[in-house]
Amino acid sequence: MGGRTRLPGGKLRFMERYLILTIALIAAFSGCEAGGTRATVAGTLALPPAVTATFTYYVWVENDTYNPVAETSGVVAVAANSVNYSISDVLYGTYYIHAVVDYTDDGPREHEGYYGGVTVNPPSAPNAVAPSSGTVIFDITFSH
Ligand SMILES: [Ca+2]
Repeated sequence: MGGRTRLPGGKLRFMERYLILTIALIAAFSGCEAGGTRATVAGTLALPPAVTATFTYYVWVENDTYNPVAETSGVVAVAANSVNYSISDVLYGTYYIHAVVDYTDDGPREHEGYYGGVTVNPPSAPNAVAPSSGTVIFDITFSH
């Protein structure tokens, strides 16, 4: 009597659990197949003349309102007219890539530019697509 009513209920619960587990596994596996959601954004900053002084560079991955979502910076103490940058763990999306070079790190920026921009101005809309995995290259040549 009590066993009769319990048995179908027990089977149903088992099936429900199995179904939930199956759905959870499919969801997890699909997530793995998509390859994650983050990539490395890298590239070269090209300066007009060879710079002989120590300089500091900054690169920002910016959203559509120009707010940084990821960044890197570094100091270069040798004569150089280019520097490589790399920013890991950037969430999939479309961004601006904004870079500046400051020869003396005194505030005023000697060079500034955006990937795909004109002089110091950004492009009209975010133009740098970070994929869900791997590395994507955005080079910036300073014209200012
Ligand atoms: Ca400066």
